[in-house]
Amino acid sequence: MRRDLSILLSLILLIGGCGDGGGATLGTLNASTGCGPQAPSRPVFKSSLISKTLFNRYLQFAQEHWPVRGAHAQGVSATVSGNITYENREFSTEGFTGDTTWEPIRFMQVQVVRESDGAVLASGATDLNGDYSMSFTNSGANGVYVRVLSKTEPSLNVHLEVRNNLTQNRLYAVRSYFFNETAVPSPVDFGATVASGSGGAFNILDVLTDASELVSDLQMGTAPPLLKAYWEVGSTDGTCFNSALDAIFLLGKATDTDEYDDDVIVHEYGHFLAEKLSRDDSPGGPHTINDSSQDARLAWSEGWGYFFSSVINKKSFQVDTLGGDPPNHDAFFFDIEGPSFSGEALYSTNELAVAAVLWDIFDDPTDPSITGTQPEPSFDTLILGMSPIWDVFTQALPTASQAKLGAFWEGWIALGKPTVGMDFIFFNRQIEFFEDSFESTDTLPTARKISVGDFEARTLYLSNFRNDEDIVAFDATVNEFYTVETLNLINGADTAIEIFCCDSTYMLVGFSDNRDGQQYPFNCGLNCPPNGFLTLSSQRAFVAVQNGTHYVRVTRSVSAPASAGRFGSYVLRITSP
Ligand SMILES: [Ca+2]
Ligand SMILES: [Ca+2]
Ligand SMILES: [Ca+2]
Ligand SMILES: [Ca+2]
Ligand SMILES: [Zn+2]
Repeated sequence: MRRDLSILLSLILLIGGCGDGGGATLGTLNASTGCGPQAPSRPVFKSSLISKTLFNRYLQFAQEHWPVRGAHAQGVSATVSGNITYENREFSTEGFTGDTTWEPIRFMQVQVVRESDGAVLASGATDLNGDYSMSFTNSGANGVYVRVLSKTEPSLNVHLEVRNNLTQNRLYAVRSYFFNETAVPSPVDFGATVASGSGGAFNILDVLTDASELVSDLQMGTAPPLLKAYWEVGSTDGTCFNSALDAIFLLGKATDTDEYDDDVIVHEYGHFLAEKLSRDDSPGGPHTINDSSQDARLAWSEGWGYFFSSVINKKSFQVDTLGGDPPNHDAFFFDIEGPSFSGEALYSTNELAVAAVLWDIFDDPTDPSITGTQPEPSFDTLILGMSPIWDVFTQALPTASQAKLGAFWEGWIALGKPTVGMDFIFFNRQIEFFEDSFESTDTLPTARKISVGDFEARTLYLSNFRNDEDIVAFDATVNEFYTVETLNLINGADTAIEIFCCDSTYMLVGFSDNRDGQQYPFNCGLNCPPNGFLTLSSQRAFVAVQNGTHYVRVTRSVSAPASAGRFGSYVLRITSP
């Protein structure tokens, strides 16, 4: 739908906040990310008024075209109705297409305002089609207009607002032309254009409305709490969710503007929902989609964000537009079906692998409303939809010790969700939530013997979620040199090994947690070690003091940092030169 707005006057104003806090000086924030977790939680609020310059410019225009004739003694009652829209920028996987469409501004506050003194004569909201109708009485000077604010009406079941920045904390408002209450035009339609700088604010609200409505549906009508988004043209204040402020921030810079990036907007809202309705332990910080050694908490948090965004936007890929309209357009694009970077998007410690797994559990390849660029692979037989995933997200993860993919799986089992077909989906991303084939021999007296020089792949995982111990035996010769080690740690494994001698005396003769001797605090924050193949692996070299059977016990380290996985896989090797 494209509308000719040349006959309408729509004027963008930023209006002051309502004194409910949230302001802060930008100087306290990290300039590159804009909203690190250190941001102040209760900053000082500075109120502001409608821009005087804009107001005066408009007043001058109004007086030239619709002379004000003076006040009515008794007041004049009238009804005004119409439709309010915003201009949406279309994008593809290549960036902005240059096309725009007009979309309804849904569920936002609408007011009838007296021109002479700014008095609000009536308040209401647009409906799902962007329509509004309000009765009002003007007892003051002639002349009113209608305006829509970038804020939902409190009585509705959607709670959202967009403001310009933390310092000014202003809502956006778009207003109609000026008219006289004695001759109300019908309809009074107006809209928020891209060029005015206000269209983007209403696009943010539009995609967040979709997300909020789905959450309400999943929660039997209970809407998520109020979310504030901060965005303005030119903002370089990062794109992120700030848990201290309960707010999302979106970039407005020319080289990467995010107010029309529906995927990015919903991703950030996904972080808000994790914080409010689930659990989020991510330390934040920079991250890349092809890093398979991520902090398991970050991988979960970001993977959830991409997945939730794809669900809301009904497509199995994610786009972040860069640049402007063609020919200066560009985009960052990746698939979560497939997924992109398939050889690197592996393990529970990769955000794209987490997104891919959740998507495959959810997706229905025959659903015509979902767009994708990748075929459905044969290993994916599940079409479980959002409901079981949401249950685990909101009912199991809040009580988990840490929100990670492993905890999601544990919650999935605890809530009795269906397990058939899950293993193939996990295994496609080399996520190994299964017992290895040797668990039955994992006791000291009966440990299975392996030959020196052998290596074997094991998982630190028991299907009852108890702590796994992997135990093997080997024959050692007195005065010979041996090395016992774990290698190729994946899925967030953090091994510790103990070596016992000899035969049935079980004397501890060696121990190793991390091969480099490093220890990491549980709450390692942004200084957590990467979940690389060797970082948290174990290695112990020793000389046998007597002939006989030696035993190696491998467990998950009791001093694993929070960044490690709930489970994990590794390769055990015993060598002697
Ligand atoms: Ca962008
Ligand atoms: Ca799929
Ligand atoms: Ca095992
Ligand atoms: Ca270790
Ligand atoms: Zn994120």
